[in-house]
Amino acid sequence: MELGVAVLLTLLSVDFLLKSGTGIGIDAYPNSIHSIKLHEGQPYRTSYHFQPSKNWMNDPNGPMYYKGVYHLFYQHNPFAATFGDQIVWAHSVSYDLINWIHLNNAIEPSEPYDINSCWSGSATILPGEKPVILYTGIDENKHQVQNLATPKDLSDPFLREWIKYPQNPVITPPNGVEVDNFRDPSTAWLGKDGKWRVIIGAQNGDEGKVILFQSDDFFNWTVDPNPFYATDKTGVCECPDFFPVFIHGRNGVDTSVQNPSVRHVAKISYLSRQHDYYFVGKYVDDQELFIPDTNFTGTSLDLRYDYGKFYASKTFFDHQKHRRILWGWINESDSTQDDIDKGWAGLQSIPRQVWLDETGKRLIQWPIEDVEKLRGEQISINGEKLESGSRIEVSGITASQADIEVIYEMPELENAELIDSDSVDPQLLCSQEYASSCGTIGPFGLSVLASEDLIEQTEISFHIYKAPTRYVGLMCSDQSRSSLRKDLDKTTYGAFFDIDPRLKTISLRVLIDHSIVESFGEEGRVCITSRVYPSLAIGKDAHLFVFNKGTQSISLSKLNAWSMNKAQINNEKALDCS
Ligand code: DQQ
Repeated sequence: MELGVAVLLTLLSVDFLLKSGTGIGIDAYPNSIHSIKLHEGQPYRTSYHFQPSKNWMNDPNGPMYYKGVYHLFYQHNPFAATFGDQIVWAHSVSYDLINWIHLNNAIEPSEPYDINSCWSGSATILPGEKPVILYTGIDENKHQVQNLATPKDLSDPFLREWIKYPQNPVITPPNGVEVDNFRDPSTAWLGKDGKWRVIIGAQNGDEGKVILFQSDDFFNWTVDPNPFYATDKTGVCECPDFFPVFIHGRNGVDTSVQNPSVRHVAKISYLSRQHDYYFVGKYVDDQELFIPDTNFTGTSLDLRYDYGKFYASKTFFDHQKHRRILWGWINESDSTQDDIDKGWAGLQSIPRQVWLDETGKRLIQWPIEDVEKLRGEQISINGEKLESGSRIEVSGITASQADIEVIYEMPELENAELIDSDSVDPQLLCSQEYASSCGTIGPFGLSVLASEDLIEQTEISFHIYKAPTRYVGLMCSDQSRSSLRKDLDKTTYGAFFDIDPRLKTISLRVLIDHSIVESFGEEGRVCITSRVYPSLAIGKDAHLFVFNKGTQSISLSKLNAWSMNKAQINNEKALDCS
């Protein structure tokens, strides 16, 4: 086997030398967005991911479904493509979560309690179909306080105008919480005692906390003296989310449901790590306690929604389609100057349906079915053998704007390489040349947003290993060669997941949209989102390949790839309808 690996390594190096021997020195390639002359306009603007027409966007706020309409509010700087000190709640509405109509800002800084910005928060639908928003205001002293807003006209399904409660703020920082680290109220839930509960992220020194408040009427809130959740050495817990999931089945459930058919999920965005971690556990409602099945370890064993770029996320219950939907903010990986030049920064992920997997240990995430209506031309490949070292181009679709579903059939796992997956950092492993370029079963996967000569490509791959007591898959999203531009964050991402050896197949779904690659491994058990900014593989010059670099052959049991049509997102036409 060692000889095989060595031969493969040699072949790959020769291959690399041949490919890079174009006579064009790397320095001749563009170093910033200014230098991309080949493609006019906006090569990195997306076609079916949510983004405002211009300027800065970060967290999704207050998503909800109301009178037949989906609402997405979001953190937005209306004045620049960078974050600022006058952040508003911008507002768009949709009938399908895919095409969006831009509306006026719902909440803007105007009062002493939010004059320095209106930061993140959530919507709750009170009995009688009455939505309310709780959001964080940065007040005149730069303290973080929680404010309430209600719709002016409940008969307007677009909920265009919001009225701030005159007695705001309704919650101020309690003892033991830093006044400038107390933010992001969650969607509230109703306890069996008829009281509302909400959780708010906080910090005290090095300790990250989530604080619980209770209310009879949604206006007057009292603090629970014990933190709902706390972690050492994490700093502030941002954007906490707390919701029930059915133990069996994919359906979502209303945030207030507490019964033996559900478990609970707590999600925390740790600012210091810029990642969203989630914990499955038990909600002991009469003690106001959440007991996670596993504690935060600060290692790669912790569960994350996404092992790439994905932050400040939030879920809501879509009672129309009985599903829980997750939105996450996808930041840029280029420079602030690039954002200013582009005139915009920030995307939202494709909304993902979430449910508990059959082991009860982790969540499954899958792009909402509604995105499939954007699928256009289709290419299928069935039963193709991928010999060791092979690469096949998938042509006939728009590779820069695509949806790809692949099922690989694996060989006997007996021969998989050994690994102690509990003590190896998967992200580090994915960034190491030997793991990404050779192995026994894998790496195999897709090269996306690739130039024809493969000088530019982003590789999403699987590599199967034998761990001491089980088989594991390593999923990598390798951006290291995604662009000839140098001024980019090209961090390679990776995660381990358990493989059921009885299944014999492994699946990959990838959504590509010009500068974003959202990958869903093993039917949504592990997700990695990457931002990439090719300088050659743009528009029609982007290519798509399937490859196998492992010494063992893999069978491409089924590949379906579709060109994706453009969604209507906040564009001029939609503006006219608002
Ligand atoms: N973004 C908001 C805060 C939140 C942070 C400010 C998370 O409320 O904590 O735009 O990205």
